[in-house]
Amino acid sequence: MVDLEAAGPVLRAQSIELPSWAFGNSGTRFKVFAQAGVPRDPFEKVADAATVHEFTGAAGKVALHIPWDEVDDYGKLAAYAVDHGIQLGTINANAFQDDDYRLGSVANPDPRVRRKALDHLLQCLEVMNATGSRDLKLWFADGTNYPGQDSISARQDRLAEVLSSVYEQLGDDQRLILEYKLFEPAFYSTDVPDWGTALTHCLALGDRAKVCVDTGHHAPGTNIEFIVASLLRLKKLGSFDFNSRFYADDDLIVGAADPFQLFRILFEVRCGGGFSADSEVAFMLDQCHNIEPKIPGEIRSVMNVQEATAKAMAVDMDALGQAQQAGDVLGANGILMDAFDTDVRPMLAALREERGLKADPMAAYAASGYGERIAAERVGGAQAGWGA
Ligand code: LRH
Ligand code: MN
Ligand code: MN
Repeated sequence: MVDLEAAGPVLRAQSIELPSWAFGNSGTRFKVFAQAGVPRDPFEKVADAATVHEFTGAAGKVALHIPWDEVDDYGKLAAYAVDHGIQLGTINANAFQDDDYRLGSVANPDPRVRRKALDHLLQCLEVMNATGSRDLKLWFADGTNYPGQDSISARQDRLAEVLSSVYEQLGDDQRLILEYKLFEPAFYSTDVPDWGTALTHCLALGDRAKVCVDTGHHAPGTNIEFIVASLLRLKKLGSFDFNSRFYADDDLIVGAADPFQLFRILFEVRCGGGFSADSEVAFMLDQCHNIEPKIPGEIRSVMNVQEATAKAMAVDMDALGQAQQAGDVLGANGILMDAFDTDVRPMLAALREERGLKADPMAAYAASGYGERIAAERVGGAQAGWGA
């Protein structure tokens, strides 16, 4: 029997971190489509993120990307976020948009370029100290395009050295989160292509180094929930970058391409204790809204994570355990599917109303007039980052 009781406390506590870059103009390498009302600076991105929180009650943090979100005074930006009812979250480093990084950043054969990349990462730690952020998230575009271009193992050594220089400078409450991606922009070899490589580096660094699972960063058919279960078991799952993919790193709305996969992932989060506060798993979105409006796109994404979480929490664990123990293959699978097939939307609507929110955040945002207001007020919105 599906049990919706267990979902309440998890959903009430759930906080999904939004990426600041979801609010800027974005696109593909073929075209960036400008939208009316997009933020002109990091303050306006924070205001838009706060609006998503206002209507969902479940998006209390916004992650920054440095230098896309560079400001003179990060303390002021943090205070601005608090004034708007949210907090600044993860700091994402960016060592991939400089001509110096043609052959990579932290794994570059040139020690001068590696030093430059390290200096950027240390500067991100200073930003974290000013914003009060816990997590430094590192994704590197490093790799090679052609066999023989560079030594695969020497690049790992260089990467390990820079990572340990950063790790040594972490504050006691800060964490280093290493994100992997199968390929792109490097096409032959990528220096952190998979969870095995990320985990190996994190194990060498220490307890405060954890892995980020970006759901769009795997080969088609990869069993992502297996990775999630394995990392949780080892206490090495630091965060998610949620999004959907059909082909590669598409950065589409989470749960849009494959809601069943999202459910399976969040079910493993439940089984591995990842919803408890002491697990410290950060649930982030990493998305771009190239053709759809951005704030409603983020609202929809938060709702999709909430729905998949509610379904994951609706699995009858006692019955499932008994079926598994009895070797009842079809029974166990049926118990999981019963939860997935449950319509959790009325329960989520009731939970919203319990907090004084509107039952339907999409309709409430549309009726609020915020979108029309920013379209009228903001002229000349900034690009999310790429090619800026
Ligand atoms: C890389 C990535 C990483 C970056 C973000 C903009 O593909 O997922 O998380 O920081 O995109
Ligand atoms: Mn990512
Ligand atoms: Mn990505």
